[in-house]
Amino acid sequence: MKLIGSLTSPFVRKVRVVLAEKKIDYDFVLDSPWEAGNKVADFNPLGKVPILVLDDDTTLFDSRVITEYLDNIAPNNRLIPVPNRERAQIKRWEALADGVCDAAALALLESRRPDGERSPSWIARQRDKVQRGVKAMSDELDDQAWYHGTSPTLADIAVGVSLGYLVFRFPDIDWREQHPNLGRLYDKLMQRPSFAETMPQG
Ligand SMILES: N[C@@H](CCC(=O)N[C@@H](CS)C(=O)NCC(=O)O)C(=O)O
Repeated sequence: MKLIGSLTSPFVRKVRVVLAEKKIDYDFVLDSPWEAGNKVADFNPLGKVPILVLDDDTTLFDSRVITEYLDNIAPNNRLIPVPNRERAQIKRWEALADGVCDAAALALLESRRPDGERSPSWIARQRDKVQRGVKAMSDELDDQAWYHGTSPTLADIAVGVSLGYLVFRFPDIDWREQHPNLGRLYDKLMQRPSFAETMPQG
């Protein structure tokens, strides 16, 4: 299978971490919807990455569809528990972490618009979502080592990736100082090759 995406996208990184944790082989095809001449919309009408192209050329998006698909094709190292209630809780944490990335990306894009077109109130609105989302991630982790059970699940991966995106794009947001438990989670995740080798760059 083939993963299409960029080195900067947190959603692509989340999928790469899952592929590494599940030890699934794939080809990584670099493309970005922000690059002139990109081919992203040929695979996803929404023009967004990540996209997973299966061996029969079926395309899968978005990242939450892909992570669930990947967890189900390989039985090793389950990242989403099977019982419905637990599964929903893990996917809720994934949605929360993805939502932090969505809001952060919107704030970043808005901040890059030319003077006169930029909306400070829109940026503030998105940054509030980031702050509230990070606080919820911290409150819900509390003093546990992982969000669920005794080993990392998709919840920890998604939260770790969202924090990594803040490290990359918003160094002024001091989530580590405000939420030491998230700092501990992040440091533990960064000891894993799946995380350390996929830090966003560009
Ligand atoms: N909900 C989607 C979000 C994907 C997304 O927003 N990707 C960004 C890159 S970080 C993108 O491709 N943006 C291009 C655009 O919005 O035109 C997912 O989880 O895959």
